[in-house]
Amino acid sequence: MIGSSELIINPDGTVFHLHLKPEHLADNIILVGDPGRVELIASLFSTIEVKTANREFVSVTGQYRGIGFTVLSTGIGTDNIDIVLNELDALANIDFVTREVRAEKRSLNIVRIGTSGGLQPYLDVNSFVVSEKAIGFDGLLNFYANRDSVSDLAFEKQLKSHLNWNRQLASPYVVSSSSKLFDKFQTNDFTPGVTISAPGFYGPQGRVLRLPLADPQINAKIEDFSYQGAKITNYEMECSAIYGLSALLGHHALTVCLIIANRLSKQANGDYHSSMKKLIRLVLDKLAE
Ligand code: R1P
Repeated sequence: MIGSSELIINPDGTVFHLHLKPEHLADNIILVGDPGRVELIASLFSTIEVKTANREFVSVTGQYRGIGFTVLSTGIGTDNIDIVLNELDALANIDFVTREVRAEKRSLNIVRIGTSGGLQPYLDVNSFVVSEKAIGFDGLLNFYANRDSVSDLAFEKQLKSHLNWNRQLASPYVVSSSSKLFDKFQTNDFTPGVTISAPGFYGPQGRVLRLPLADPQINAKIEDFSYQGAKITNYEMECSAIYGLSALLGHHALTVCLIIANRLSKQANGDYHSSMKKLIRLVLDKLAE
């Protein structure tokens, strides 16, 4: 039995942060960083069943083309993803009355629709990247047992050597998308890539405003790196933890991102909402196929 301090259930039967009940959860989960993006996605649903909101965690469960979806905002960062993935899994796989893990496991499809900065010259602003792998600069997965069993250790070793990784930083981990979901997105609309999830927006992604970087060459080294022919394509702040925790918990995960800035050409699109709408429609249509 899981103690009440470990899995906190609110008096109304909802899980601590997400404020969702087990019966609220669809099998297809769309994660977005920005709470405002939840309503944009839900506006395309034919029916709405449940709406919840607590802190940055806003959700709507409804139907798109006859398929059930829960769209949920995570806020920014892998620390929030730790909360979101563990609570989604608890809703799916823990009995909230007995507090026991269910014998039969439910596997969710978890797709993040995000925004991101491009790290290769060929990635145009307004293009869409689907992340085959994610590199966690955030260190989250290192807190969990069996992290090696879902990680590409040879990739990690080569990356750390190429970047002369500073031992005082969390060791990067390399984790994969669900091949079932990734294969669905192998169309001309999407560029396949490898995504770094950073534990910050400025220094951890090589941005300098007033504070100099520990390694001013890090983005040049990242652009230059390749592993078995794959280049690192983009920076965002959630994908690594989604892939790592989903793999450990038995869920299928994928991230697709709209490139809103290219860090090499220093181009940015501050008004990306029409491209985001196009991406949302493409993703929902693919998942409802
Ligand atoms: C930073 O501005 C935020 O934008 C990106 C990053 O991952 C981070 O969450 O994604 P979202 O647009 O999904 O929030």
